[in-house]
Amino acid sequence: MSSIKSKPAACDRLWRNARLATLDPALPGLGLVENGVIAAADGRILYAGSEAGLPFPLDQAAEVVDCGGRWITPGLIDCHTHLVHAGDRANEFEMRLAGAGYEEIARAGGGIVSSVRSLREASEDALVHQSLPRLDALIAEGVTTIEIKSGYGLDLENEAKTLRAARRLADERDIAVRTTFLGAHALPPEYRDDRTGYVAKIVNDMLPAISAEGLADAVDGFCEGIAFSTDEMRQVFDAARAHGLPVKLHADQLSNLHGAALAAEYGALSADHLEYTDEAGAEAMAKSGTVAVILPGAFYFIRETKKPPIDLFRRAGVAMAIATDNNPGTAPLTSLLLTMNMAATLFGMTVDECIAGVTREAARALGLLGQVGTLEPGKWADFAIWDIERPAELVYRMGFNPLHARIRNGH
Ligand code: DI6
Ligand code: FE
Repeated sequence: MSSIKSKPAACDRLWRNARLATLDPALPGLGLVENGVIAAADGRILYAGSEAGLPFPLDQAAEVVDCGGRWITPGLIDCHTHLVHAGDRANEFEMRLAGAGYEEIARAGGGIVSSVRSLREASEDALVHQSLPRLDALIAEGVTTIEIKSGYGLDLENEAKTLRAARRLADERDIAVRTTFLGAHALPPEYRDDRTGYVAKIVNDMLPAISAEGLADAVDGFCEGIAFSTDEMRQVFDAARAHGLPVKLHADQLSNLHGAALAAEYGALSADHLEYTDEAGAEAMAKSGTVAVILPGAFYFIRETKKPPIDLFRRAGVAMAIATDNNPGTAPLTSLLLTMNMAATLFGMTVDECIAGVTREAARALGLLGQVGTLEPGKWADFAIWDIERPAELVYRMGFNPLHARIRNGH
């Protein structure tokens, strides 16, 4: 399949005889190219397009890979996960099967707080060790970039431990990791009766220390009746701004606190969940360029019935990404392919929207569109080669993985 040449090379490696879904925004739909070629040098894409348009002769590539007519997409991007966590909540799953509700379990001291107990007991090594199988499941489906949030530590030591473990995953595996500080995920038990004190601790102690150590690429919060109010989130966002960190928000998941509009007001990279977002929220997001991150796994797992207003987002021109939300409480999900199927089946998203949602739009949601998310010159040579006849198969199948090869930084 692959031949090595010895003469001076125009590029390190070239993949030919491929069908490309480039996701190039200048092209319609998925930016399809038949009889396509990708040339990579120094880990980046030198050329992606038709073989006829290749700017140098084929034999000037150091190595040529024949893709046998397979499809190539950009490497998949999971732009919203809580992948680094300890233990599981299968017990709560059983409680819910017996009729208990998510909010009810949370109010009874279960939910996020039980994951906090487990995470605080786990060492950084144990967190890395427990998270790797989940990461490997995503990697096996062609994921090349992942976002990982803290939020189960809820004090400086344990939030920092989570973020360090997340960063370490990028050394353990060939994947780009973006970290997000989610101190405003829940009230820790020791601040149960002191909301003001905890928010002040995030703003005055935790966020500055995490920023100083360079542990987070962004700041997130859970804006919800069972979590933090919009006023509390404003304080956290103001602190993030003061430290030069971009923000994002778990917004309007279980009720409409106008979190989407708040996120937009702060120029958030993304607002996530959005089941209860209204027209004003969608319009504000469109205006600020805030990406809607759709999380069908959580919707499915907690048997939510209110769907995110996909049509509203389309009409308003809001970009839509899709992510697993991998977490022990509401989305023990480690398949981005299945997530696409859910977005299509449950929310009526189109095949093109689903595939763009885990590539180009997911990159946009992480502020990484200049580096990954499409097959365009200058970006990292991160892509997935698939054994499929047409792109729709990536969304259509359930529990089947047609990945042929995963290329990261040209390897
Ligand atoms: N929304 C969610 O779906 C997860 N966090 C959040 O803010 C749930 C986290 C958990 O229950 O552990
Ligand atoms: Fe989440």
